[in-house]
Amino acid sequence: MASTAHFPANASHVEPAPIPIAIVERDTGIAKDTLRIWERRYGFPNPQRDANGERNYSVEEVEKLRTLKRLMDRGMRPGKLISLPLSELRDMAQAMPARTRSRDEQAVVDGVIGLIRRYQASELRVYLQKLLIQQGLRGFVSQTLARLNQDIGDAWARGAINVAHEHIYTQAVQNVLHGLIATQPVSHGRPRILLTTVPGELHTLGLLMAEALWVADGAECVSLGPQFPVADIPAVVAEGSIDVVALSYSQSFNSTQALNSLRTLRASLPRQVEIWAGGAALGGRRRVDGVRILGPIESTSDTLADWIAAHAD
Ligand code: B12
Repeated sequence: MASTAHFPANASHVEPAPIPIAIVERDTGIAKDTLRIWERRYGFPNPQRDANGERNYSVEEVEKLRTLKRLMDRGMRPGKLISLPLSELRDMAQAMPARTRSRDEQAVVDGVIGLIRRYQASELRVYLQKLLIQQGLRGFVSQTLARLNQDIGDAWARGAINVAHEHIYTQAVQNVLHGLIATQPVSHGRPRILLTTVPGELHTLGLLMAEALWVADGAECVSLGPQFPVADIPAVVAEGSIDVVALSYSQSFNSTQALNSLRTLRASLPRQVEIWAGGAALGGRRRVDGVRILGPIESTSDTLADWIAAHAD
């Protein structure tokens, strides 16, 4: 699978493979349509065409697009930036004030990034476990982890950490939250919530954070792990007496595809089965009939309380 991981300057000169538009959209978060409009309007990016006339982008163009996206995420307008050289954009991104973090919050981020850069996986797990005990489940999940996910993502985007470091972070968070979930008594409660992501979405931390909060609130959670075919969900719902299907779509997932997968699922499930979906790809004003699009992770408890109130005998 093509990826646009960072291209080290000293690598012996192997011409990097040109990158198709779908991968550029996924890795940069800039929609295909926007890429085509910029090409027409600003002459950048200026992709080559392959034998089938498909656009192919260079690693340098993707690097510039990723840096442009970071500056746009901070409110800067593309028209003012797009003609500037990558080096100048990088300097602007470097000079950008880090996300506002208090001294303690920044100390946690620096601590975590220090441990993953030194591949100290077990120390990281112990460090996160200590924060969980100090802050309690709700504070740890909705404040610390929600913030850390963003900071780890930013550190990867600016090349301060690599994909292996992201995996070490992910495994440590999974170990801590799975450890917590494992200590919870079997609730036999309702609703019975099925958790998964659709094919193409590998990001599961958002779902695991929701699961940890729902299990602590007494719901019965059935997690299938990532990338479960949408067409196979109805059978699991029927056989598993599932009341709610919960899905997550991260910033790397195409929003239109996310909405389409939710519409397909909605049409294939009985009305009384609810669908709850969250994640940055669904941020903002998006709506799908018969689907509850949930905001930040804090919304999990209210959503659960609503269901319980609505299904009280
Ligand atoms: C860990 C991580 C990975 C891990 C994932 C491991 C795992 N098992 O989860 C690995 C290393 C595999 C990975 C891979 C990739 N990643 Co990644 N990843 C991340 C990171 C750091 C955290 C991911 C995460 O789970 N976040 C939690 C999500 C779900 O948070 P959220 O969307 O903001 O949702 C919040 C709320 O909406 C709510 N929520 C979310 N879901 C749900 C669901 C319910 C039901 C509810 C109630 C609430 C809720 O809780 C969240 C926390 O507040 C993010 C950074 C980020 N900001 O998210 C980058 C990030 C998402 N990844 C990114 C990219 C580009 C990739 C790759 C394409 C890189 C590559 N070239 O290989 C691949 C794609 C893999 C794929 N096909 O999905 C980019 C996306 C950029 C963009 N397109 O805009 C990000 C944003 C990093 C960055 N800053 O650039 N990644």
